[in-house]
Amino acid sequence: MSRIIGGALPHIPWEDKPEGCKRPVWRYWGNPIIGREGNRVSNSVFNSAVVPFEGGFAGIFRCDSFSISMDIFVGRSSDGIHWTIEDTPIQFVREDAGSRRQRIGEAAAGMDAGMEEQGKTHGDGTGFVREYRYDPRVCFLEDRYYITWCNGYHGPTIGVAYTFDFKTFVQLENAFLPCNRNGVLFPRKIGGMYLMLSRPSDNGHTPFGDIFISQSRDMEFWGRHHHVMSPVQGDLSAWQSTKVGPGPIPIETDQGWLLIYHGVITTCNGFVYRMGAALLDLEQPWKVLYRTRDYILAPHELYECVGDVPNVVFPCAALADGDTGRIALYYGCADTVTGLAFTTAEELIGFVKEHSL
Ligand code: BMA
Repeated sequence: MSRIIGGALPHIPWEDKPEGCKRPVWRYWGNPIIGREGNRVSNSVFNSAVVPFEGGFAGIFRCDSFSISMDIFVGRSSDGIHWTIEDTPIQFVREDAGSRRQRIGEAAAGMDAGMEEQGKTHGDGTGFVREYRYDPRVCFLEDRYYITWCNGYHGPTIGVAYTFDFKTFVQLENAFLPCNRNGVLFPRKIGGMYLMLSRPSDNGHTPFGDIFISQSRDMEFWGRHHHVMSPVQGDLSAWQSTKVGPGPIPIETDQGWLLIYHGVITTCNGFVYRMGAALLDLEQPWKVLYRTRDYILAPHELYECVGDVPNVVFPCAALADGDTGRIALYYGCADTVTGLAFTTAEELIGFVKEHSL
């Protein structure tokens, strides 16, 4: 029996596995849960992240506009299925010296005296000016919700911010040099360090991609960049032969960190995005214990195959109930709408082990 290590979430959106379903993940009957018109300014709403918040749910949504510019917006929901998304994008504020000292501790703050001055004089040359923002993740960590997203700064890199209330968002320095995408935090420190997965990339439609993990003491300086996993060469698991990238915040289980990820193949019609799952070592999560040879979800439904970018399922968030082991998975469909799917820790971990590479 596999067990999720984490709190109960009795109001997690849920549907039992349909009779006769042979796959480890099944879709919500009412998909897509968010259509193109998620707010007044959206051409499309997809690749978005949700968390439990104040008895209901809050989320950060990628809404591309009618001019196809990409930005991120706050949304709220009482049931995790019906969402109200704001019409104006998140406006970030900079962290002040007092909040920074509080966050990382007086002693640590003393070590990088002078940073504040530097920050001020860099002005518009910093990564705080909005170029574009997309593919957010949200991670509850210690006492606040951290947001990471793909942030335009001379190419894509990983933006980082935090909020306590989904009203005020405090932006920190970008985590990495460009080009990088899919910054995914772990929900607790490991060995005294914050950990983040990412997928270094290029400035275009990257035809490669490995998952790496980086460590930080203060959410600002990231290092110890260890390799986690590569695409699979040859014919063994062709759906993940071009690139792989981390999806939702890893779910802690007694069998390891359960990581749902995207895997991509290059076909004569371009990229096709599917989903896989892996178990990472609890203490040294750059060690992959198991990883699926078979995909767990693929673009088969019309709304996953037809849209602004066809044939994409792209997972960015998962809710998990520590009591029942239920998992609700949020994913972008064809870069156009948002889907919801279900599994359980028992089912998915069983599948990962049984169909491992
Ligand atoms: C990736 C990102 C995602 C997108 C995917 C498929 O590189 O841009 O936002 O869903 O391509 O187009």
